[in-house]
Amino acid sequence: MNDGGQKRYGPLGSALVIIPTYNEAENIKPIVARVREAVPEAHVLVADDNSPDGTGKLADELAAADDHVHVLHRKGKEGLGAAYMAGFRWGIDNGYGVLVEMDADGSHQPEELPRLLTALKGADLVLGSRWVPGGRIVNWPKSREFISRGGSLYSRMLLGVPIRDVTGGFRAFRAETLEGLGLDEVASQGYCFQVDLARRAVESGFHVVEVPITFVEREIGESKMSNDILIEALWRVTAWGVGTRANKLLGRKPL
Ligand SMILES: Nc1nc2c(ncn2[C@@H]2O[C@H](COP(=O)(O)OP(=O)(O)O)[C@@H](O)[C@H]2O)c(=O)[nH]1
Ligand SMILES: [Mg+2]
Repeated sequence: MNDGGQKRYGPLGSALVIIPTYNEAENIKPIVARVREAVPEAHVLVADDNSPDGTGKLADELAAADDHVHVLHRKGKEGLGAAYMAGFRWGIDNGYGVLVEMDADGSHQPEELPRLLTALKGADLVLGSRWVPGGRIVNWPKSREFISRGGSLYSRMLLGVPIRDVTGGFRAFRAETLEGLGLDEVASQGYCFQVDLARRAVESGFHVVEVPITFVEREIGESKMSNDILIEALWRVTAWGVGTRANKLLGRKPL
């Protein structure tokens, strides 16, 4: 698909910014307002896992007042990956041409969305990247930086994907890219879902572009990152790496 930059890209369809939420009551209204201001034509889908703190209800209030805001209520906490998968399906079924991933906690700045969308005019997938020149992190604990950089390095080396920020979650996909990734086979629940989509995009021959972003640590609410999520990521990436190598040796198609 990526024939050395010669590919002609069709116009971008309308964009849907998907925001997965679990207990983001204090963040949801300000972040949706920032998205609406930064990219007024785009629609927003809040994918809430029945947050005990009432985030879903606040999102409903936003949706009632604004026809560009939608809410997907899910029955319980099933992980970031599952929430995004449901959001992608909803977006594709409703005819959006661009599906954007963005956190609710302000780590991903809506004001950078226009740059991601502009880059998508000449790409199949755009990754907001902390680890390319120009990318920055603000207020992130050293321990999180170490895990994130280490996770990207490990994934890059083991999976052979030429991407600096493999684990990030500020991304813009063309709908055709998502449809070409074999979404039904994506099993990852937690944050390794991001690694899975990135490697699938590279292995499917899509043109993936990294755009520098400034990642700002959340000021309000708590991170849902846990040891279980890290362990899932570690074993899955390792298993993919071993699988990819075995397939290459046996001359089979990857994935
Ligand atoms: N729907 C849903 N959203 C989640 C889940 N886990 C995390 N999130 C959301 O995913 C985004 C990133 O999570 P966060 O806790 O900030 O992770 P961190 O930035 O890696 O510390 C936030 O908007 C969370 O509310 C989940 O299980 N379900
Ligand atoms: Mg966060």
